[in-house]
Amino acid sequence: MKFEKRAIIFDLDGVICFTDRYHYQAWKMLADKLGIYFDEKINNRLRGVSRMASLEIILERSDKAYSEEEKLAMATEKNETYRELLKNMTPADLTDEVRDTLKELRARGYRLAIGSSSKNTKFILERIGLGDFFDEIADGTDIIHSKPDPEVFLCAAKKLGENPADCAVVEDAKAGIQAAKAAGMTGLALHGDAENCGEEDYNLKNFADLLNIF
Ligand code: B16
Ligand code: MG
Repeated sequence: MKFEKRAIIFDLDGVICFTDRYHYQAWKMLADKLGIYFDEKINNRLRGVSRMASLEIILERSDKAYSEEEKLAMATEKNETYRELLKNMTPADLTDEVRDTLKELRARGYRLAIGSSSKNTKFILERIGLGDFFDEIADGTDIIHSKPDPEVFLCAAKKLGENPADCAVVEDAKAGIQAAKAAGMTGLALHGDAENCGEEDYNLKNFADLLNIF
């Protein structure tokens, strides 16, 4: 199977790198402080979900009602812990497979962008040595609506100056595949709940499989 595209937009967390355990540790510290039960299973529900929506999921287990101001303070506290933990990331957290595949796609002439819900995207890319690599970055600082809304991918296409139909998206979250499809793009699933979710155009066997379809 071959796809005729001009640009490829990558989700960050779960596709280019893995920050799950840092998100987990930071949310766990907050939940423990608030006396709210939180485990890895609940953490799995936070993939691809925005920071405030993630907090709402955690607060489902609380019988206390919090004001918007208190919620904002909680999200800020979690993010400060999370950013401290992200300092543990280095270029060694980028696999050779991902690095080499990205370089080869660029050599083949594809425009490459990031489409992530994270407001920490640029910081994470710097930590793993990809600070200057991508042609464009659309992230949580550019958008109002999170995936499955197509906003972040449409924003990436606009920054690239490409038509949505000429873009493919690589995603590990079902909500991300839905966002790609709603944007009029091709949705390529890689692991996570994106895989075989029923809305993907293709299931990637692994990251390097991109070199077989482009
Ligand atoms: P932040 P992605 C998403 O990134 C993560 O998967 C999700 O777990 C996180 O809550 C969200 O970013 C917001 O992150 O708190 O850093 O703004 O998968 O869209 O690259
Ligand atoms: Mg993801």
